[in-house]
Amino acid sequence: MVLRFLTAGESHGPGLSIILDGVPSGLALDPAAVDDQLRRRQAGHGRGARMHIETDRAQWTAGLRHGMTLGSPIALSIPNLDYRNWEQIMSPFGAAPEPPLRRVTAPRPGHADLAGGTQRRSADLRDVLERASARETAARVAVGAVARQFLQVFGVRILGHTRAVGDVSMDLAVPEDVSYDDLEARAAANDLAVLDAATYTRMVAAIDLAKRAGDTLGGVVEVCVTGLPPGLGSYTHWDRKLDGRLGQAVLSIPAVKGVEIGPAFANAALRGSEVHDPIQRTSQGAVRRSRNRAGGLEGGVTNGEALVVRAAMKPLSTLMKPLPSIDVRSGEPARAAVERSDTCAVPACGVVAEAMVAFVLAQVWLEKFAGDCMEDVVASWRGYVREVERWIPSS
Ligand code: EPS
Repeated sequence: MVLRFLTAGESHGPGLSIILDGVPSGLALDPAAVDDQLRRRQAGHGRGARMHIETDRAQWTAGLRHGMTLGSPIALSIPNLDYRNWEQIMSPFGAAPEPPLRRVTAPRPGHADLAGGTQRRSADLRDVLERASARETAARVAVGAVARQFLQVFGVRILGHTRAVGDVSMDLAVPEDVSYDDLEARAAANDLAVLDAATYTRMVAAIDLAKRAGDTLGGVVEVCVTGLPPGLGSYTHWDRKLDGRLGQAVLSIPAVKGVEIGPAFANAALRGSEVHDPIQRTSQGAVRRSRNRAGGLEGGVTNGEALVVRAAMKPLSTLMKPLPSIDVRSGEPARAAVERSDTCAVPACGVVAEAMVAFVLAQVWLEKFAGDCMEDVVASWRGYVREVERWIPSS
C-alpha cells in the first residue's frame, strides 16, 4: 500500500507520535483544519473530565514546507497535557514510585486489561490500558484530517452523524429526509452530531440518566461519502475489496464491534427485489440508481452512489459502579478498577470513523490514480473520469 501510518503513545505518557508516509508532494495542507478535526473528537455530551484538560493540537515536525507536502514522510505529534499530572507514574525513564501509584490489578470487563495483561504477563495492567485507551484515536483523527484534505481536492466530502445513543435512535433517513448537502450543518448544530433536535434531547436525557447510574452508553454512527467515482476498490481479491478494507479499518476503532455497509442488517430481512438498487438514466443522462441500499459498494467496488458505512460502538467499559472481576495479583474476587472515563463517546467515535474511512479512501485513491506529486494524481483522475463518462453510450 502506498499510503500508510504508524502511531505511538500512551494515554498519560508525554504524547502521541505519528508518521504518515505516502502523501504526494504538492498538497496544500491547512493545519487549522486538522486541529478542527481534533477539536470535534474531543467534544460531545457525555465526555469525561480528561477532555477539559486536553486541547489537542498537532505539532508538525517533518514532510512539509510553507504549507505544502514535500512527498517525504510527514511526522507530527500531539502532546498529552495531562502528562504533567502523571509524570511520576508514566515517566519513560524516571524511577517507578515506591510504593506503586495507580497500579491496576482488577481488570475491567470489556477493556483490553485482562486479555492484554495475560498476553504480556503484566504485573500492572496499566502497562496495557495506557496503550489500549481510546486516547490513541486522536492520532488517527490527525491522519484522517490529512486524508480528508487530500480527498477534498477531488470534490470528495466525508460526512458523519450519530444514528443512535443507547436505545434512542434517529428517525430520519439520509438522503431521503436529509440531503447530503444539509448533513454537515445539521450534525454541527449540536454536540452529539445528531440530525434532529427532538432526538438530540432524548439522547442527552439517556446519557444523563446513565451517568447518574454510574453506567455508560454505546451507539451507532454513520459515515457518508459523496463525490467518489465508480470503480474504486476491486472485485478480484479478498484483501482488495473496498468493503473488506473499510470494515477492517472501522472495526479497529476501540469499542467498535460491528460494521455495516448501507442498511446491511435490515437488508438481510428483505427480498432481493426490495434490496438491489435499480439502474436507470437520470433526466441529465447520467447512469444512476433510484435508491442506495447497497451503501455505494457492489462487489467490493464503488458504484458511484454515496458510500455509507455504519459502526456499532459498545458502551465504554470503565464503569463507575464496577462489575465483578478477579485481582490478577492475589487471585481473589475483586471489583473492576475504576478509572476516570466518559459516559458516552459515540460522537467522538463518529469523528474517528470518518477519519478511518477517509484514510482508506485516500489509500485506494492513490492506488488507482497513482502519482508522486498532486499534479500527476489529478491528471490520472481527470483522464479516468472522462473515460468513464463516455463508456456507456447515451441512448
Ligand atoms: C480518551 C482519553 C482517556 C479516556 C477515554 C478516551 O482519558 P483518561 O483515561 O485520562 O480519562 O477518557 O478512554 C476510554 C474511555 C477508554 O476506555 O480507553 C480520549 O482522548 O479520547
